[in-house]
Amino acid sequence: MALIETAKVVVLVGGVGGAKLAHGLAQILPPENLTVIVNTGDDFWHYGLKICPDLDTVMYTLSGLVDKVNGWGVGGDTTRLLEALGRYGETPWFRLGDQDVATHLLRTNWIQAGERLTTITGKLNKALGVNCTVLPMTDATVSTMLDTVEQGELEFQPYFVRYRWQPTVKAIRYAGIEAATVSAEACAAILEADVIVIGPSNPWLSIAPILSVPGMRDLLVARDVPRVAVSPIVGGKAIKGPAAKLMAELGYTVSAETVVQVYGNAITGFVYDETDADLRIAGLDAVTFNTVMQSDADRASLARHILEWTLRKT
Ligand code: FO1
Repeated sequence: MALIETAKVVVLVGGVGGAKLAHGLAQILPPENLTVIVNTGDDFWHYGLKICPDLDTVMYTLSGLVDKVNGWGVGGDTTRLLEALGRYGETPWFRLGDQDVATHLLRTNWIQAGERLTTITGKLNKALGVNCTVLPMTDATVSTMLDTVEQGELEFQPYFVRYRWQPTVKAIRYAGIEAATVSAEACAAILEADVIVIGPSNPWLSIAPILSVPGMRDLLVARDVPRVAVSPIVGGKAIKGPAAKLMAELGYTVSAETVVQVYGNAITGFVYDETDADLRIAGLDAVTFNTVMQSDADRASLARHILEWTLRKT
């Protein structure tokens, strides 16, 4: 069996659940062996700031700065800026913490100076002491757009935050994806990986944008290494967020099995929760573990179980 400590791992993630697994992997791997590729379909411009929520959730989680209750933003952050906006009659629907704004200001400055999002993400993470590699899924701008029954087409953050993911989704597209490319850094990490993990993130809102970057799925599928997804559905419910609701709205059965179906040939293995042990997952290697990460130790334990199971045959 290959040693966990020497395995090079790439993990694809979106928001809070994926960031927790990335943190588990970061606890057990040397930093040079871990690359986290992050969804940027949630990114948007707000009050002139370029905001990349999933990149920031990963960065704050890995650096230990994250707000542990919400799973995003900076712990203990204040909202004086939002209060000041309120004096002008604004009713901001997106909670921008005062410390968090520093990240958006710097990123926006650097984007406007023509720097790549990959370079900027590297600088921000390094400054906060994150030593593994965190990469955006692409340097291009991609926007996840949701066509809804009640509100028409919405950008991701208005759908998710402003309307609290309540509108009924008819269809999803990733605007700008045709012009996106896999960066040299993401390509190199995937080509060197001994294991590829897909985090317990939303298959349509977090992982599909990454897999839809032209060339990304082919690059992954061409790698003859274990490619393992972790189910974000436990006991027929999403651990957090709209995964189960979306699954039903898009016409699928709400089950961990649907996740396997949706990822198709992108994965060779599947990890689902032990409470779903009665489900029979056919057509690929599958295993159950406790996938609900309540503590830092749970994250490290799930990461270790996944890698031990994945590397057992290599
Ligand atoms: N999520 C919310 O539910 N409400 C918010 O006001 C909010 C603000 C916010 C600010 C910065 C940031 O990095 C994330 C923020 N999130 C907020 C989370 C974010 O909308 C979601 O985590 C993702 O985009 C879904 O993965």
